[in-house]
Amino acid sequence: MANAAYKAARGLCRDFGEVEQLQVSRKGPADFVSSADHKAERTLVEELTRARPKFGFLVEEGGEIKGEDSSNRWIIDPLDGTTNFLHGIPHFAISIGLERDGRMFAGVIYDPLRDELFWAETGGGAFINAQRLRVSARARLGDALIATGMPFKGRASHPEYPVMLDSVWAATSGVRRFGSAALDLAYVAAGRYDGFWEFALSPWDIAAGLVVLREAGGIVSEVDGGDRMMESGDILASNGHLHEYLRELLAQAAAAGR
Ligand code: 2AM
Ligand code: CA
Repeated sequence: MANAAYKAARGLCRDFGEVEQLQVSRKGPADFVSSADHKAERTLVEELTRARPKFGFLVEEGGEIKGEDSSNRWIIDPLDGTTNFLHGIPHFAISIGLERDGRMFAGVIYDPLRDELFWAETGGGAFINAQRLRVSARARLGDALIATGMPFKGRASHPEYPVMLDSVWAATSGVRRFGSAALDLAYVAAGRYDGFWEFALSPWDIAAGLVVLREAGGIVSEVDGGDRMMESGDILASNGHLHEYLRELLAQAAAAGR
């Protein structure tokens, strides 16, 4: 998984270097970025197929590819943080999850510009490159730094979201919105953020992050506390200590915002 990520990252980095020049062209970089995205996806599918020929895939661009081995499936986002990439903002990642018998089993999230590889396998702990990862110990909301993603154009609206945001920034030491759900989860795992919530994500945005975060000692649920994150795409992640506080805070805000 790491090798596949490293290989796809070389192309992404080359293409990212070109984006700024493209911004001055009339057509704009959107087509270019979507071709960078497709190329990275092809590299990942090729490399992972070479390593495990029978596994299936669920990929952002290519959809579902059935494998001979029905218990193992790669869930891949070749470029998480596409909007950042498109705007020349250096914050994006490759995300590769391995689902085994319907449960997320392993995950790799690679930030090629910082050369940070977040990875974990169920039962084996979580790592950043060769170093062990651990969630933060912060247990007071007032000390917490919380990441989020805002509902974006074209998605079902979440009228309660602004009320949630309002109550979270008022209760914590700050809110960040960096635009890559995979890295948001990796950063909670690394103890950089103390929590993260977002609605309506896709399975490939969170597949790898779920494993990395759990193995780093964190907790993930749906925003309302349920456990069908991969189906709903609604996610609340935390260092564990703050989980109930955050869930409660968001639930109160949701009730007020409806
Ligand atoms: P993407 O970059 O692969 O699209 C940001 O809030 C998170 O939501 C990112 O992980 C981003 O993944 C995902 N997302 C999915 N569709 C999006 C869209 N239309 N606009 C912005 N972010 C989107
Ligand atoms: Ca994504």
